[in-house]
Amino acid sequence: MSFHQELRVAESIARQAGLHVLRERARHMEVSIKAPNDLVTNVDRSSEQLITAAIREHFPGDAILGEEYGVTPGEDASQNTGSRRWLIDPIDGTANFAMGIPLYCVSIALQVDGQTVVGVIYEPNRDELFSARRGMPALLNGEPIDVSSCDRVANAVLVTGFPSGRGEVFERAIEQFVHLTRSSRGVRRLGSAAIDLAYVACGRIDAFWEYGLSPWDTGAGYLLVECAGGKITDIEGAPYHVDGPSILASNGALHHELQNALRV
Ligand code: 2AM
Ligand code: CA
Ligand code: CA
Ligand code: CA
Repeated sequence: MSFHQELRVAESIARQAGLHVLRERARHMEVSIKAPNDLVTNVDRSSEQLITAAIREHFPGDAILGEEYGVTPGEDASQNTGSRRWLIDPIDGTANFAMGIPLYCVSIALQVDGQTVVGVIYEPNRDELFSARRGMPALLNGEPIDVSSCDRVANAVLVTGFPSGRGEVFERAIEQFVHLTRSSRGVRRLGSAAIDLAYVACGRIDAFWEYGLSPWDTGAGYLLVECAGGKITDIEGAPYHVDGPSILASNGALHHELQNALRV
């Protein structure tokens, strides 16, 4: 299977959803609080509804997992495609979106047997569409992209994020941030895990790590990094899985040294 059609459909839906969130933000945005450090807006919900309806129209047998509405099983039993599941983040970077910081995106991935085969990330404020299908080069607005070539942590620009809960993992992430801020060229905190991964894929950032993300945060981005020549594991160096506890994504050259540096 080449998944050519799935990629085209995902690209088109991500663009539509991205333009929807820009338009709706200007028209009518209501912010509500899921938990103390966890915001959501009406636009997160309407974007997910738009994306889910569009996927349904093209692939009625596929299951969908979205951040705001959870699992929707395949509708049309006769076309039920069992192992296929779409992962949707209708707005990644909701806190930025709610505050008016223009760093957020739409992320859509198709997984087959638990592996991403198509991944698309669209940043509407920059009109940048990152896309990949397994086995092909990763693209930015249709042009092939590559990870960076930086091979020393001391020369690297890194990015991370922090878990929303306060506890042991949060404290560990803070310690890693302090240590890597001392030992690298700098650590950014953009507030969108999908953008972090897209920027590793296109070489703007050398590596990314974070604990506690969900399948819809990383499902598209990890394929982008792989297809752009990078490496993905968890922070301990074990094989990466979207349901796993952490992610470490790098240009490959830095991976081993950074993994050691994160053992603080
Ligand atoms: P979101 O904007 O889709 O919620 C910010 O560090 C990154 O972590 C974003 O990609 C954000 O996704 C994600 N994230 C996951 N769970 C979160 C939570 N409970 N609160 C805030 N951000 C969360
Ligand atoms: Ca959220
Ligand atoms: Ca997210
Ligand atoms: Ca989200």
